[in-house]
Amino acid sequence: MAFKLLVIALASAALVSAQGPVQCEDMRVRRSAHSLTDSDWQNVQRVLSQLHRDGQFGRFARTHDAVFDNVHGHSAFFPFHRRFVLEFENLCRQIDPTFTVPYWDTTRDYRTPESSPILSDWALGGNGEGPDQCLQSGIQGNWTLGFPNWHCLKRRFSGGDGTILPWVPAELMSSFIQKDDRLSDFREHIEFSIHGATHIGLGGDAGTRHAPNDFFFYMHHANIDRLWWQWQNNPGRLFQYNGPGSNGEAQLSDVIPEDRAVSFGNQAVGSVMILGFNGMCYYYDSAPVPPGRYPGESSDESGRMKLTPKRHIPVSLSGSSNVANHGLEIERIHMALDEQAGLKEFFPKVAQLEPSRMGIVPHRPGARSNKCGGGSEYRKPSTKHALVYPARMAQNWVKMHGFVPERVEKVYRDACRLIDLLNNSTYVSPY
Ligand SMILES: *[C@@H]1O[C@H](CO)[C@@H](O)[C@H](O)[C@H]1NC(C)=O
Ligand SMILES: *[C@@H]1O[C@H](CO)[C@@H](O)[C@H](O)[C@H]1NC(C)=O
Ligand SMILES: *[C@@H]1O[C@H](CO)[C@@H](O)[C@H](O)[C@H]1NC(C)=O
Ligand SMILES: [Cu+2]
Repeated sequence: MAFKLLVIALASAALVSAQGPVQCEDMRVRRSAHSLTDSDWQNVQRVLSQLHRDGQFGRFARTHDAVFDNVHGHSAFFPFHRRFVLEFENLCRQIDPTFTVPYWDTTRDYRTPESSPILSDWALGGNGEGPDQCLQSGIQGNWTLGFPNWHCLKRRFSGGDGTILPWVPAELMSSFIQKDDRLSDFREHIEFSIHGATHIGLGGDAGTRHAPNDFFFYMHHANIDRLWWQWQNNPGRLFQYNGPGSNGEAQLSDVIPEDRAVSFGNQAVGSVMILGFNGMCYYYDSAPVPPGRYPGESSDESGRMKLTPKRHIPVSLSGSSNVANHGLEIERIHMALDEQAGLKEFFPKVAQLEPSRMGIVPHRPGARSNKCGGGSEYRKPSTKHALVYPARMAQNWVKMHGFVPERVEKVYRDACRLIDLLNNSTYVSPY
Protein backbone atom coordinates (compact mmCIF):
# COMPACT_ATOMS: atom_id res chain seq x y z
CA MET A 1 0.00 0.00 0.00
CA ALA A 2 2.76 2.44 0.95
CA PHE A 3 4.42 1.85 -2.39
CA LYS A 4 1.17 2.48 -4.22
CA LEU A 5 0.72 5.76 -2.36
CA LEU A 6 4.21 6.86 -3.26
CA VAL A 7 3.48 6.20 -6.92
CA ILE A 8 0.32 8.29 -6.70
CA ALA A 9 2.21 11.13 -5.06
CA LEU A 10 4.87 11.10 -7.77
CA ALA A 11 2.28 10.93 -10.50
CA SER A 12 0.40 13.95 -9.21
CA ALA A 13 3.60 15.97 -8.85
CA ALA A 14 4.41 15.19 -12.47
CA LEU A 15 1.06 16.57 -13.61
CA VAL A 16 2.21 20.09 -12.95
CA SER A 17 5.04 20.01 -15.38
CA ALA A 18 7.37 22.86 -16.16
CA GLN A 19 6.13 23.16 -19.74
CA GLY A 20 2.74 24.47 -18.68
CA PRO A 21 -0.78 23.20 -18.31
CA VAL A 22 -1.48 19.61 -19.33
CA GLN A 23 -4.89 18.94 -20.80
CA CYS A 24 -6.81 15.89 -19.61
CA GLU A 25 -7.30 13.10 -22.09
CA ASP A 26 -10.36 11.67 -20.42
CA MET A 27 -12.98 13.63 -18.60
CA ARG A 28 -15.22 12.09 -15.98
CA VAL A 29 -18.53 13.55 -14.97
CA ARG A 30 -19.65 14.10 -11.39
CA ARG A 31 -23.36 13.54 -11.15
CA SER A 32 -25.99 14.88 -8.83
CA ALA A 33 -26.46 12.59 -5.83
CA HIS A 34 -30.19 13.04 -6.38
CA SER A 35 -29.90 11.16 -9.68
CA LEU A 36 -28.25 8.03 -8.24
CA THR A 37 -30.21 4.79 -8.37
CA ASP A 38 -30.27 2.11 -5.67
CA SER A 39 -27.68 0.11 -7.54
CA ASP A 40 -25.47 3.21 -7.91
CA TRP A 41 -25.55 3.58 -4.12
CA GLN A 42 -24.74 -0.10 -3.70
CA ASN A 43 -21.71 0.42 -5.85
CA VAL A 44 -20.66 3.46 -3.82
CA GLN A 45 -20.96 1.32 -0.73
CA ARG A 46 -18.84 -1.45 -2.24
CA VAL A 47 -16.05 1.00 -3.12
CA LEU A 48 -16.16 2.79 0.24
CA SER A 49 -16.14 -0.47 2.20
CA GLN A 50 -12.95 -1.46 0.44
CA LEU A 51 -11.31 1.86 1.32
CA HIS A 52 -12.56 1.50 4.86
CA ARG A 53 -10.89 -1.92 5.17
CA ASP A 54 -7.66 -0.30 3.94
CA GLY A 55 -7.88 2.42 6.62
CA GLN A 56 -8.19 5.23 4.09
CA PHE A 57 -10.97 7.14 5.84
CA GLY A 58 -8.74 7.71 8.84
CA ARG A 59 -5.89 8.89 6.63
CA PHE A 60 -8.02 11.57 4.97
CA ALA A 61 -9.69 12.62 8.23
CA ARG A 62 -6.28 12.98 9.88
CA THR A 63 -5.03 15.22 7.09
CA HIS A 64 -8.13 17.40 7.08
CA ASP A 65 -7.69 17.83 10.82
CA ALA A 66 -3.98 18.64 10.46
CA VAL A 67 -4.47 21.39 7.87
CA PHE A 68 -7.83 22.57 9.20
CA ASP A 69 -6.77 26.03 10.35
CA ASN A 70 -5.09 26.80 7.01
CA VAL A 71 -7.95 25.71 4.78
CA HIS A 72 -10.95 27.28 6.50
CA GLY A 73 -11.32 31.02 6.92
CA HIS A 74 -8.50 31.25 4.36
CA SER A 75 -8.31 31.53 0.60
CA ALA A 76 -7.03 27.96 0.41
CA PHE A 77 -10.56 26.83 1.27
CA PHE A 78 -11.62 26.29 -2.35
CA PRO A 79 -8.38 24.97 -3.92
CA PHE A 80 -7.56 22.67 -0.99
CA HIS A 81 -10.96 21.01 -0.99
CA ARG A 82 -10.95 20.73 -4.80
CA ARG A 83 -7.64 18.89 -4.66
CA PHE A 84 -8.53 16.85 -1.59
CA VAL A 85 -11.80 15.51 -3.01
CA LEU A 86 -10.00 14.67 -6.25
CA GLU A 87 -7.37 12.71 -4.34
CA PHE A 88 -10.08 10.69 -2.63
CA GLU A 89 -11.93 10.18 -5.91
CA ASN A 90 -8.75 8.95 -7.61
CA LEU A 91 -8.32 6.42 -4.84
CA CYS A 92 -11.89 5.21 -5.32
CA ARG A 93 -11.17 4.82 -9.04
CA GLN A 94 -8.44 2.29 -8.29
CA ILE A 95 -11.25 0.06 -7.06
CA ASP A 96 -13.86 1.09 -9.64
CA PRO A 97 -12.44 2.97 -12.64
CA THR A 98 -15.85 4.50 -13.38
CA PHE A 99 -16.34 5.94 -9.89
CA THR A 100 -16.93 9.68 -9.39
CA VAL A 101 -17.95 11.50 -6.22
CA PRO A 102 -21.61 12.46 -6.51
CA TYR A 103 -22.25 16.06 -5.50
CA TRP A 104 -25.04 16.92 -3.10
CA ASP A 105 -26.92 20.07 -4.06
CA THR A 106 -28.23 20.66 -0.55
CA THR A 107 -30.36 23.63 -1.61
CA ARG A 108 -32.79 21.06 -3.01
CA ASP A 109 -33.42 19.82 0.51
CA TYR A 110 -33.01 23.01 2.49
CA ARG A 111 -36.51 23.42 3.92
CA THR A 112 -36.66 20.06 5.72
CA PRO A 113 -33.26 18.48 5.22
CA GLU A 114 -34.07 15.37 7.28
CA SER A 115 -36.52 14.26 4.59
CA SER A 116 -33.88 14.38 1.85
CA PRO A 117 -33.70 11.19 -0.20
CA ILE A 118 -29.92 11.41 0.24
CA LEU A 119 -30.43 10.63 3.95
CA SER A 120 -32.51 7.52 3.35
CA ASP A 121 -31.42 4.06 4.36
CA TRP A 122 -30.20 3.02 0.92
CA ALA A 123 -28.00 6.15 0.70
CA LEU A 124 -26.22 8.08 3.46
CA GLY A 125 -28.57 6.91 6.19
CA GLY A 126 -30.23 9.12 8.77
CA ASN A 127 -29.60 10.30 12.30
CA GLY A 128 -27.36 8.50 14.77
CA GLU A 129 -28.96 6.34 17.43
CA GLY A 130 -28.45 5.56 21.08
CA PRO A 131 -26.58 7.59 23.69
CA ASP A 132 -23.52 7.82 21.44
CA GLN A 133 -25.48 8.82 18.32
CA CYS A 134 -23.90 5.98 16.36
CA LEU A 135 -24.95 5.83 12.73
CA GLN A 136 -26.76 2.54 12.13
CA SER A 137 -28.27 3.08 8.71
CA GLY A 138 -27.01 3.77 5.22
CA ILE A 139 -23.85 2.90 3.34
CA GLN A 140 -21.64 3.59 6.36
CA GLY A 141 -24.02 2.09 8.92
CA ASN A 142 -22.25 0.66 12.00
CA TRP A 143 -18.81 1.74 10.92
CA THR A 144 -16.01 2.07 13.43
CA LEU A 145 -13.35 4.61 12.58
CA GLY A 146 -9.80 5.10 13.78
CA PHE A 147 -9.35 8.85 13.85
CA PRO A 148 -9.00 10.70 16.19
CA ASN A 149 -9.55 7.56 18.27
CA TRP A 150 -11.60 4.40 17.85
CA HIS A 151 -15.24 5.38 17.77
CA CYS A 152 -18.48 4.63 16.00
CA LEU A 153 -19.30 7.02 13.13
CA LYS A 154 -21.69 9.55 14.64
CA ARG A 155 -24.53 11.74 13.37
CA ARG A 156 -26.36 14.22 15.51
CA PHE A 157 -29.03 16.13 13.58
CA SER A 158 -29.16 19.79 14.58
CA GLY A 159 -32.89 20.20 15.21
CA GLY A 160 -33.62 17.59 17.87
CA ASP A 161 -36.37 14.97 17.43
CA GLY A 162 -34.67 13.69 14.32
CA THR A 163 -34.99 17.00 12.49
CA ILE A 164 -32.38 19.22 10.87
CA LEU A 165 -32.68 23.00 11.06
CA PRO A 166 -33.17 24.62 7.64
CA TRP A 167 -30.15 24.98 5.38
CA VAL A 168 -29.85 27.75 2.78
CA PRO A 169 -31.92 28.38 -0.35
CA ALA A 170 -30.70 28.23 -3.95
CA GLU A 171 -31.61 31.89 -4.44
CA LEU A 172 -28.95 32.92 -1.92
CA MET A 173 -26.32 30.91 -3.83
CA SER A 174 -27.41 32.47 -7.13
CA SER A 175 -27.08 35.88 -5.52
CA PHE A 176 -23.54 35.22 -4.24
CA ILE A 177 -22.48 33.87 -7.64
CA GLN A 178 -23.61 36.98 -9.45
CA LYS A 179 -22.93 39.77 -6.99
CA ASP A 180 -19.59 38.78 -5.42
CA ASP A 181 -16.90 40.13 -7.70
CA ARG A 182 -14.11 39.32 -5.27
CA LEU A 183 -13.22 35.71 -4.52
CA SER A 184 -12.49 36.50 -0.88
CA ASP A 185 -16.06 37.78 -0.43
CA PHE A 186 -17.54 34.78 -2.20
CA ARG A 187 -15.44 32.39 -0.14
CA GLU A 188 -16.55 33.97 3.11
CA HIS A 189 -20.19 33.96 2.04
CA ILE A 190 -20.02 30.27 1.13
CA GLU A 191 -18.20 29.33 4.33
CA PHE A 192 -20.68 31.26 6.50
CA SER A 193 -23.76 29.89 4.79
CA ILE A 194 -24.11 26.64 2.84
CA HIS A 195 -20.77 25.17 3.91
CA GLY A 196 -21.28 25.56 7.64
CA ALA A 197 -25.03 24.99 7.65
CA THR A 198 -24.74 21.54 6.12
CA HIS A 199 -21.85 20.35 8.29
CA ILE A 200 -23.66 21.55 11.42
CA GLY A 201 -27.01 20.18 10.27
CA LEU A 202 -25.78 16.58 10.09
CA GLY A 203 -23.64 16.92 13.20
CA GLY A 204 -21.66 14.10 14.79
CA ASP A 205 -18.44 13.43 12.87
CA ALA A 206 -19.66 15.69 10.03
CA GLY A 207 -19.59 18.65 12.42
CA THR A 208 -15.95 18.23 13.47
CA ARG A 209 -12.44 18.78 12.14
CA HIS A 210 -12.39 15.12 11.11
CA ALA A 211 -15.56 15.42 9.02
CA PRO A 212 -14.10 13.30 6.15
CA ASN A 213 -14.95 10.24 8.26
CA ASP A 214 -18.48 10.75 6.92
CA PHE A 215 -18.76 10.26 3.13
CA PHE A 216 -21.18 13.19 3.24
CA PHE A 217 -18.07 15.39 3.39
CA TYR A 218 -16.97 14.47 -0.14
CA MET A 219 -20.44 14.93 -1.63
CA HIS A 220 -20.83 18.28 0.09
CA HIS A 221 -17.41 19.54 -0.97
CA ALA A 222 -17.97 18.39 -4.54
CA ASN A 223 -21.00 20.67 -4.48
CA ILE A 224 -19.01 23.55 -2.97
CA ASP A 225 -16.47 22.98 -5.74
CA ARG A 226 -19.26 23.11 -8.31
CA LEU A 227 -20.43 26.44 -6.89
CA TRP A 228 -16.87 27.82 -7.05
CA TRP A 229 -16.60 26.68 -10.69
CA GLN A 230 -19.91 28.39 -11.48
CA TRP A 231 -18.61 31.55 -9.84
CA GLN A 232 -15.30 31.26 -11.73
CA ASN A 233 -17.11 31.11 -15.05
CA ASN A 234 -18.24 34.70 -14.87
CA PRO A 235 -16.18 37.17 -16.89
CA GLY A 236 -12.77 37.94 -15.43
CA ARG A 237 -12.89 35.48 -12.56
CA LEU A 238 -11.30 32.25 -13.80
CA PHE A 239 -7.92 32.89 -12.21
CA GLN A 240 -9.00 35.18 -9.42
CA TYR A 241 -7.31 34.31 -6.15
CA ASN A 242 -7.08 36.76 -3.26
CA GLY A 243 -7.77 37.21 0.44
CA PRO A 244 -5.84 35.74 3.37
CA GLY A 245 -3.19 33.35 1.98
CA SER A 246 -0.54 31.14 3.50
CA ASN A 247 1.91 34.01 3.48
CA GLY A 248 0.06 37.32 3.56
CA GLU A 249 -2.13 38.09 0.56
CA ALA A 250 -3.05 34.92 -1.35
CA GLN A 251 -1.11 34.18 -4.55
CA LEU A 252 -1.63 31.60 -7.26
CA SER A 253 1.88 30.38 -6.46
CA ASP A 254 0.87 29.44 -2.89
CA VAL A 255 1.32 25.74 -2.21
CA ILE A 256 -1.91 23.87 -1.48
CA PRO A 257 -1.78 22.89 2.21
CA GLU A 258 -0.98 19.22 2.69
CA ASP A 259 0.18 16.73 5.24
CA ARG A 260 2.43 13.70 5.23
CA ALA A 261 -0.56 11.38 5.14
CA VAL A 262 -2.16 13.01 2.07
CA SER A 263 0.36 14.95 0.05
CA PHE A 264 -0.06 16.68 -3.30
CA GLY A 265 3.65 17.12 -3.95
CA ASN A 266 3.88 20.88 -3.33
CA GLN A 267 1.25 21.61 -5.92
CA ALA A 268 0.55 25.30 -6.51
CA VAL A 269 -2.95 26.72 -6.23
CA GLY A 270 -2.61 28.06 -9.79
CA SER A 271 -2.51 24.55 -11.22
CA VAL A 272 -5.98 23.58 -9.98
CA MET A 273 -7.88 26.63 -11.16
CA ILE A 274 -9.13 25.27 -14.48
CA LEU A 275 -11.12 22.07 -14.74
CA GLY A 276 -9.96 19.88 -17.60
CA PHE A 277 -6.22 20.51 -16.97
CA ASN A 278 -3.41 19.37 -14.70
CA GLY A 279 -5.25 16.32 -13.43
CA MET A 280 -8.55 18.12 -12.71
CA CYS A 281 -10.13 15.67 -15.16
CA TYR A 282 -13.78 16.05 -14.22
CA TYR A 283 -16.78 18.26 -14.79
CA TYR A 284 -20.24 18.55 -13.31
CA ASP A 285 -23.49 17.57 -14.97
CA SER A 286 -24.97 20.97 -14.08
CA ALA A 287 -22.16 23.48 -14.35
CA PRO A 288 -20.13 24.90 -17.23
CA VAL A 289 -18.14 22.32 -19.13
CA PRO A 290 -14.36 22.97 -19.04
CA PRO A 291 -12.80 25.05 -21.80
CA GLY A 292 -11.41 23.33 -24.88
CA ARG A 293 -8.03 25.00 -24.49
CA TYR A 294 -6.28 26.63 -21.58
CA PRO A 295 -7.54 30.18 -21.14
CA GLY A 296 -5.03 33.04 -20.93
CA GLU A 297 -4.49 34.18 -17.37
CA SER A 298 -5.18 37.80 -18.19
CA SER A 299 -8.02 37.17 -20.59
CA ASP A 300 -11.56 37.95 -19.72
CA GLU A 301 -12.72 35.09 -21.83
CA SER A 302 -14.39 32.46 -19.72
CA GLY A 303 -13.49 29.84 -22.30
CA ARG A 304 -15.42 28.24 -25.12
CA MET A 305 -17.42 25.44 -23.68
CA LYS A 306 -16.69 22.40 -25.77
CA LEU A 307 -19.60 20.24 -24.76
CA THR A 308 -22.03 22.84 -23.49
CA PRO A 309 -25.57 22.02 -24.39
CA LYS A 310 -27.46 24.85 -26.05
CA ARG A 311 -28.32 27.19 -23.27
CA HIS A 312 -31.10 29.67 -23.16
CA ILE A 313 -29.46 31.42 -20.23
CA PRO A 314 -25.84 32.58 -20.23
CA VAL A 315 -23.43 30.89 -17.85
CA SER A 316 -23.05 34.03 -15.77
CA LEU A 317 -26.74 33.85 -14.94
CA SER A 318 -27.13 30.16 -14.42
CA GLY A 319 -28.75 29.34 -11.12
CA SER A 320 -26.92 27.44 -8.45
CA SER A 321 -29.38 24.61 -8.14
CA ASN A 322 -29.30 21.63 -10.44
CA VAL A 323 -33.08 21.59 -10.57
CA ALA A 324 -33.81 22.45 -14.19
CA ASN A 325 -35.56 25.67 -13.27
CA HIS A 326 -32.92 28.32 -13.74
CA GLY A 327 -35.03 30.03 -16.38
CA LEU A 328 -37.98 30.25 -14.08
CA GLU A 329 -35.88 31.52 -11.18
CA ILE A 330 -34.41 34.32 -13.28
CA GLU A 331 -37.70 35.20 -14.90
CA ARG A 332 -39.43 35.49 -11.55
CA ILE A 333 -36.62 37.42 -9.92
CA HIS A 334 -36.63 39.73 -12.89
CA MET A 335 -40.27 40.50 -12.26
CA ALA A 336 -39.73 40.90 -8.53
CA LEU A 337 -37.08 43.56 -9.13
CA ASP A 338 -39.83 45.95 -10.16
CA GLU A 339 -41.61 45.40 -6.89
CA GLN A 340 -38.68 45.47 -4.48
CA ALA A 341 -35.85 47.71 -5.68
CA GLY A 342 -33.68 46.39 -2.84
CA LEU A 343 -33.35 43.12 -4.72
CA LYS A 344 -31.16 44.74 -7.37
CA GLU A 345 -28.10 44.66 -5.17
CA PHE A 346 -28.56 40.92 -4.65
CA PHE A 347 -29.10 40.17 -8.34
CA PRO A 348 -27.10 42.78 -10.28
CA LYS A 349 -26.83 40.58 -13.37
CA VAL A 350 -30.53 39.92 -13.56
CA ALA A 351 -31.04 43.66 -13.11
CA GLN A 352 -28.89 44.30 -16.20
CA LEU A 353 -30.73 41.75 -18.22
CA GLU A 354 -32.12 42.82 -21.53
CA PRO A 355 -35.43 41.03 -21.42
CA SER A 356 -36.01 40.68 -25.15
CA ARG A 357 -32.71 38.81 -25.61
CA MET A 358 -33.62 36.26 -23.00
CA GLY A 359 -37.05 35.49 -24.25
CA ILE A 360 -38.35 37.04 -21.07
CA VAL A 361 -41.25 39.37 -21.44
CA PRO A 362 -40.66 42.53 -19.43
CA HIS A 363 -42.99 43.07 -16.58
CA ARG A 364 -45.48 45.83 -17.17
CA PRO A 365 -47.33 46.87 -14.06
CA GLY A 366 -50.99 46.18 -14.51
CA ALA A 367 -50.45 43.70 -17.30
CA ARG A 368 -49.98 40.80 -14.95
CA SER A 369 -53.12 39.18 -13.79
CA ASN A 370 -53.72 35.62 -14.78
CA LYS A 371 -52.24 35.67 -18.21
CA CYS A 372 -49.43 37.97 -19.18
CA GLY A 373 -49.63 39.25 -22.70
CA GLY A 374 -46.90 38.87 -25.29
CA GLY A 375 -46.40 35.14 -25.00
CA SER A 376 -44.86 35.07 -21.54
CA GLU A 377 -45.04 31.70 -19.91
CA TYR A 378 -45.11 33.24 -16.49
CA ARG A 379 -48.10 32.24 -14.42
CA LYS A 380 -48.46 33.10 -10.82
CA PRO A 381 -48.95 29.74 -9.14
CA SER A 382 -51.90 29.54 -6.82
CA THR A 383 -49.91 28.49 -3.78
CA LYS A 384 -46.85 30.42 -2.80
CA HIS A 385 -43.72 28.35 -2.35
CA ALA A 386 -42.34 30.71 0.28
CA LEU A 387 -38.70 30.74 1.27
CA VAL A 388 -37.78 29.93 4.84
CA TYR A 389 -35.03 31.50 6.92
CA PRO A 390 -31.89 29.42 7.33
CA ALA A 391 -30.75 28.47 10.81
CA ARG A 392 -28.16 30.65 12.51
CA MET A 393 -24.70 29.20 12.49
CA ALA A 394 -23.89 27.39 15.76
CA GLN A 395 -21.61 29.27 18.14
CA ASN A 396 -19.21 26.39 18.61
CA TRP A 397 -18.78 26.11 14.85
CA VAL A 398 -17.90 29.80 14.63
CA LYS A 399 -15.45 29.36 17.50
CA MET A 400 -13.90 26.19 16.07
CA HIS A 401 -13.07 28.11 12.89
CA GLY A 402 -11.96 31.30 14.61
CA PHE A 403 -14.47 33.29 12.53
CA VAL A 404 -15.28 36.86 13.57
CA PRO A 405 -18.84 36.51 14.96
CA GLU A 406 -19.92 39.93 13.66
CA ARG A 407 -19.01 39.00 10.09
CA VAL A 408 -20.91 35.75 10.35
CA GLU A 409 -23.89 37.61 11.73
CA LYS A 410 -23.82 40.14 8.90
CA VAL A 411 -23.92 37.39 6.27
CA TYR A 412 -26.82 35.85 8.15
CA ARG A 413 -28.76 39.11 8.36
CA ASP A 414 -28.20 39.81 4.67
CA ALA A 415 -29.55 36.35 3.86
CA CYS A 416 -32.68 37.06 5.89
CA ARG A 417 -33.09 40.43 4.19
CA LEU A 418 -32.94 38.77 0.78
CA ILE A 419 -35.58 36.31 1.91
CA ASP A 420 -37.79 39.12 3.25
CA LEU A 421 -37.53 41.00 -0.03
CA LEU A 422 -38.42 37.95 -2.09
CA ASN A 423 -41.15 36.98 0.32
CA ASN A 424 -42.65 40.45 0.13
CA SER A 425 -42.83 40.34 -3.65
CA THR A 426 -44.78 38.06 -5.96
CA TYR A 427 -41.68 35.85 -6.25
CA VAL A 428 -42.40 32.16 -5.90
CA SER A 429 -39.45 29.85 -5.49
CA PRO A 430 -39.35 27.19 -8.18
CA TYR A 431 -37.22 25.01 -5.86
C1 LIG B 1 -26.38 -1.87 12.44
O1 LIG B 1 -26.58 -2.58 13.63
C2 LIG B 1 -27.93 -2.58 14.10
C3 LIG B 1 -27.95 -3.26 15.47
O2 LIG B 1 -27.28 -4.45 15.43
C4 LIG B 1 -28.79 -3.28 13.05
O3 LIG B 1 -30.14 -3.28 13.49
C5 LIG B 1 -28.67 -2.55 11.74
O4 LIG B 1 -29.39 -3.22 10.73
C6 LIG B 1 -27.21 -2.44 11.32
N1 LIG B 1 -27.14 -1.58 10.16
C7 LIG B 1 -26.53 -1.89 9.04
C8 LIG B 1 -26.54 -0.88 7.94
O5 LIG B 1 -25.99 -2.93 8.88
C1 LIG C 1 -43.50 35.15 4.08
O1 LIG C 1 -44.77 35.79 4.02
C2 LIG C 1 -45.84 35.02 4.50
C3 LIG C 1 -47.10 35.83 4.34
O2 LIG C 1 -47.18 36.30 3.02
C4 LIG C 1 -45.60 34.67 5.95
O3 LIG C 1 -46.63 33.83 6.40
C5 LIG C 1 -44.28 33.94 6.08
O4 LIG C 1 -43.99 33.71 7.45
C6 LIG C 1 -43.17 34.77 5.50
N1 LIG C 1 -41.92 34.05 5.57
C7 LIG C 1 -40.82 34.60 6.05
C8 LIG C 1 -39.59 33.75 6.02
O5 LIG C 1 -40.79 35.72 6.48
C1 LIG D 1 -41.93 42.60 4.49
O1 LIG D 1 -43.28 42.73 4.90
C2 LIG D 1 -43.42 42.75 6.32
C3 LIG D 1 -44.90 42.73 6.62
O2 LIG D 1 -45.62 43.45 5.69
C4 LIG D 1 -42.73 43.97 6.87
O3 LIG D 1 -42.83 44.00 8.28
C5 LIG D 1 -41.25 43.90 6.50
O4 LIG D 1 -40.59 45.08 6.92
C6 LIG D 1 -41.10 43.75 5.01
N1 LIG D 1 -39.68 43.52 4.73
C7 LIG D 1 -39.07 44.05 3.68
C8 LIG D 1 -37.64 43.74 3.55
O5 LIG D 1 -39.64 44.75 2.85
CU1 LIG E 1 -13.04 21.23 5.12
